Amino acid sequence: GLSDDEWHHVLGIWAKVEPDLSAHGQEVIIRLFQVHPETQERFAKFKNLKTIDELRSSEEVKKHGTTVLTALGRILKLKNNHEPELKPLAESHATKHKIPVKYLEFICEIIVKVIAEKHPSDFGADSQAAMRKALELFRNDMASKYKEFGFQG
Ligand code: HNN
Repeated sequence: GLSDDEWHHVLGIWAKVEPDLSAHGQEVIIRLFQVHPETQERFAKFKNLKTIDELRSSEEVKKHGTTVLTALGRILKLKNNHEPELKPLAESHATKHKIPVKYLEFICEIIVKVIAEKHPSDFGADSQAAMRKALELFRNDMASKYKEFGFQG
C-alpha cells in the first residue's frame, strides 16, 4: 500500500481534478483512443467516431470519461481499502468487457500525463510518484481479481 503521506499527495491532486472531472475524462478517453486505437474497438457505441473532431464533439465520450474518472476517484478515496469498490468493476471488466490489463496500463499512463498537462504547478515529482503508485496498486489489484474471475487479463 501507500503511506499516509503518499495518499495525501494523491488525494490533494485529485481534489484539483474533481471540479472539472468531465474535461479531464474527455481528454483521457480521446487520448487513449488516439494513442491506442485498439481500445476504441472495445466500445460498440464509439466505433462510428472516426475523426478527432467527432470525438471532441461527442457527448457520449465526455459522459464515459466522467464515468471512468468518477469510478477511479471513488477507488482512490478508499486508499488501501478499495476492495469493495474494485471488485464489481473487476468482475464486469473481466467477464463482460474483457479488458486486458495492458489497457489499464495504457489509461493509467495517460491519466498521469493529462493531469500533468492541466495542473503543471500542482503536480510535482512527489505527487506524480504517489499517483503512479496508487494507479499501480489499482492495476495490480484489478489483475489479481481478474484471475479470481477466471480472466488472465
Ligand atoms: O461496470 C460496468 O460495466 C459499468 C460501466 C463502466 C464503468 C462504471 C465501464 C465500462 C463499460 C460499460 C460502458 C457502458 O455500459 O456504457 C465498458 C464497455 N468500461 C468499458 C470498457 C473499457 C474500459 Mn470501464 N473503466 N467502466 C467503468 C468504470 C471504470 C473504468 N474501461 C476502463 C478501461 C481502461 C477500458 C479499456 C479501454 C476503465 C477504467 C480504467 C476505469 C477506472 C476504474
